[in-house]
Amino acid sequence: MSSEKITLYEFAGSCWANAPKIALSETGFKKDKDVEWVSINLAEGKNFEPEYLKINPAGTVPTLIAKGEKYQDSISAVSQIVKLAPHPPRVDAHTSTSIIEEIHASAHDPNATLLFAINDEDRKAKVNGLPKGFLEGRQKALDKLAENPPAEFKDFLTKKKADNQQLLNFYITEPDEATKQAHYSQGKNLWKSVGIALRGVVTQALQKNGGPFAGGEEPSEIDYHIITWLSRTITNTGVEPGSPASVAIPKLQEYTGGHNIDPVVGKYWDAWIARPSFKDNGIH
Ligand SMILES: N[C@@H](CCC(=O)N[C@@H](CS)C(=O)NCC(=O)O)C(=O)O
Repeated sequence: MSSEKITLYEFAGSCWANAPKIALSETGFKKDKDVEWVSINLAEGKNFEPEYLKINPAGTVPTLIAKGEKYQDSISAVSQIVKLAPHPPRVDAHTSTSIIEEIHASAHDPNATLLFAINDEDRKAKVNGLPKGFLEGRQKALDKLAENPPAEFKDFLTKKKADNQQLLNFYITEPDEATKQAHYSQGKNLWKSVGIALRGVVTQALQKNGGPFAGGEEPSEIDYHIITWLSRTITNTGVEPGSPASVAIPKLQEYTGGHNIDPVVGKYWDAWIARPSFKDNGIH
């Protein structure tokens, strides 16, 4: 690495910020010497403050700054990390960009499976767990920021405020049955899409080179995205983060319609949870 540090805007609880974190660890960056870490507290809506929106107009983490250039999403951030890496992965992932994009599809985004309930029991768990508190923290920030917003961010903040309030209302009021069923149907569709991705592109990618990783024996760029998605998806089923495949995969199978999941997925999971990059970054 050159003497100039790269800057990573991230948050410990963010799913997609885990992709560049894993990439940095896997490719030989030194956490303190090479990287300036900036935490943006999503649970307090710090990502909606104008100072951060100037850095990333979508108000999302991660953002990477390297050699004066900004990379405002995890796909471009990871790709840049790999380019600058002291020890880049031996397998080149440029042929896998469509799989990486598929992993990131909003139809099965882990942030959505985290926040959308699938039935009354799940709704109750989300009221008593992280989702309600997270939505409340964001709402407090959005209410304040939308009072007197800079003109350039007015529309963005007004929409975020309304969308977040609608979701929060689902958890802090007693919605009527039709509202509940419409919400649960969205939640179920998300998990259906998780199942399709898992049994489709993910399984195919892991079968291709004999495993355990997509490129074979060592993780490569595509894996930094697959494991980021898989780990938060597994956590969203309610298992303890870092649980072995024997615990995690049956739960994943249950949430995704009950059909078998190819053993390559369990092997992949067990290979990842043993890696320092997974443990040191507290991936979940
Ligand atoms: N496509 C983006 C998605 C990033 C994203 O959704 N980040 C979440 C955290 S994992 C976030 O910052 N959410 C804030 C919000 O939507 O308010 C990427 O890959 O970086």
